[in-house]
Order: sequence, then structure tokens, then C-alpha cells
Amino acid sequence: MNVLEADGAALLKAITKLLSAKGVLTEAEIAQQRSAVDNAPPGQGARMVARAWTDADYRAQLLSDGSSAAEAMNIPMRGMPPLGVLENTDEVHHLVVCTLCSCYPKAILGYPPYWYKSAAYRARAVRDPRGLLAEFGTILPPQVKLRVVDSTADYRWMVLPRRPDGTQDWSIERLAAIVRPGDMVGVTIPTTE
Ligand SMILES: [Co+2]
Repeated sequence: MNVLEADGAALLKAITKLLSAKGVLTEAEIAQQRSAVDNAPPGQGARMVARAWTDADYRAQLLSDGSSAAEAMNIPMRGMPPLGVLENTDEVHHLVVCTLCSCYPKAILGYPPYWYKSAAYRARAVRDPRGLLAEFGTILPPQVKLRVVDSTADYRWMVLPRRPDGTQDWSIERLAAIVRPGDMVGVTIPTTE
């Protein structure tokens, strides 16, 4: 099954129909809300990535202690599971999943994209991660090692993606604006297009 039309689609359709039939919400309102959540700016995480791309000390901190790097950006982490950050390079690519449920560092990345919680994503990330990535348009060269990491209630993972070529002169703000949630779990790769 295509992950982008994952298992919740039929349920969503049924609930949407019911809510609009009862006059609670119109289908347009539901679609608008859904699109707002799916396309919400990743915000804090993207700022952390952009800073790591431009500041070697911060990058080192981020990779050695994600929680302290988040706190350095005024993101409150008290009471949150520790955050680990894995760097994607031209040799190794990390893909984050929660195989058990949908653990996700919300404080950093906001609400997870709808597909992150789907059974299809959780299963395929383990069984066929390269095929899963291809559905997102991410084709890894065969020599790149793919590591799938499992976020849990006790430890959350985030990816530090590679900085796209051609962004040497970009400001932090401009860099942060191109980093999407999928880039920070490794399903997509930041692009300047
Ligand atoms: Co979980």
C-alpha cells in the first residue's frame, strides 16, 4: 500500500462524511484543518538544523546532546524524553520510525505528519525502507548505508540532514525555511527547489 494514502484514509473519509452530515464541520473546513496540520512549519527543529549548518560548535552540541541543543534554542525540554540527533551524510542515511506507536519529538518538530503514525509507514520502514523512501521521491545511491532507528517513549530521534549544495551564502532564516518535517526524520532530503 502506498504510504501517502495510508490506512487512515477510509476512516477519515467516513468521519468527514458523518461530521458534515451532522452539520458539525463542513468537508472544506476539515480539509483545510488537515492541510494546516500536514503543512505546518516545522519551526523549531528547522531552526536547529539551520543553525547546525552554519555554526560548527552548535552542530557538535546538537550531535552529542540534542536536548541541550534544543534548550540552547529556548525550547523547553524538561520532562521530555532525551533527544538524539543523527547526521545524514553521503555515506549513511538515517530514517526515523516509531515501530510501536507514533513517538515523535513534538516539542522540536511539531505534530507528526499523518503518514508517520500509519501502520503502513511503521511496517515498511522496517521491511522495505528503500522502497518506502522511493515513495517519497527519495532515491538513495546503492552505496549509501541506510539505518532505520526506532523512536520510543524513552528516547526520541531526529535527523540532521545534509545541507543542500548552492546554499553557501544563505542566511539562517532562509535555510530554516527549506527544512521540512520529513527531512528531519529522513524520509526526504532538503532541496532548494
Ligand atoms: Co511511539
